[in-house]
Amino acid sequence: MQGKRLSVVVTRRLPDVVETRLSELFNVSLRDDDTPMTREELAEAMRTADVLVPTITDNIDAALLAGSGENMRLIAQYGAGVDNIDVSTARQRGIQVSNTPGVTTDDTADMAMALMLAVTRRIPEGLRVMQDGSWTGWSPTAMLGGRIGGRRLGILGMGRIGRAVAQRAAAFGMQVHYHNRKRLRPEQEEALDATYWESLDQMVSRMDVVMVSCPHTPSTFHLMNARRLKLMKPEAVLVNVSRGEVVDENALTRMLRAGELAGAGLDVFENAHDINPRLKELPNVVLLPHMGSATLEGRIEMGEKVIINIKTFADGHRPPDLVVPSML
Ligand code: 8YV
Repeated sequence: MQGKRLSVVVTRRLPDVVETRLSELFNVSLRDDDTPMTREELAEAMRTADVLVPTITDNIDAALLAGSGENMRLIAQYGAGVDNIDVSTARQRGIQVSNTPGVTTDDTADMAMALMLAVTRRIPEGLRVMQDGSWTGWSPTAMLGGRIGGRRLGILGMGRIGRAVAQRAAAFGMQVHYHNRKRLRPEQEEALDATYWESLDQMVSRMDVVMVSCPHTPSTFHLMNARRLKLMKPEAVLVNVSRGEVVDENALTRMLRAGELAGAGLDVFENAHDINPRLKELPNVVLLPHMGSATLEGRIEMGEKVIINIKTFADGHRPPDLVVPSML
């Protein structure tokens, strides 16, 4: 492998500095327009390249992997989540998978707080009133929201993002609770002043805000299903910055419409191209187009991670951000 200039196919447009650096280091094929590759284009890339750099919008499933050429040895995902890639099948075919953990943490945690405040303080409603000219002046009873200080925040998934949200929420005066597959070490819990709940059911039924930050895996699909959503207090708010599949979106929409939940802040959806239209009509819901990690700084750092992963692999070593199925 050493000495050979690897052929690398990048499936989406990336920031200029990242594309330039990739081109300096590798024999790179870049995307001309900002659209996802078709399945045929992806299949062709898998057949011919040494390395594929996909994003969340590329579904690298078993069928696509089955058609990969013998040169294809690394899928260097531009993103932290890898639920768009069949990692087990890739490994069975001798293809390594790497990702970009860590560099999206703070930006995504910032967005979780922004969503929490946008819903509880009714920021989009206020913006609409200003933009449509219907504001008639200040009134002591207008646009009243709820204070997040003193409220109980239940974090579902206490990985990097969950912990970063915990720190921010504590600074806002919230009481931090969490549920995770694995309990944090006592010193971590103490540093975050976070209360662990072994039972997710019990946690969600007592929280004012439930914030979803766990990855999407077969075991987290619809973790917030209709039954669990119904355990939430009617005055509670749900925020999701991880993956739409973790929440039953139709059940959530029904409850919001029926007033059985106070509001929701969603950056992710079960199907980005087919969001429940009723969700878009609700005033107590803030929807964002998967912007959690969308900062220029973050996108450049993601690119740097991709480059380090490819370069390390090219030098014959294990990529630092190798994804192993047991992590999922
Ligand atoms: C990224 C994300 O923008 O990193 C992730 O897992 O969810 C996003 O914030 C996206 O995945 C890029 O592929």
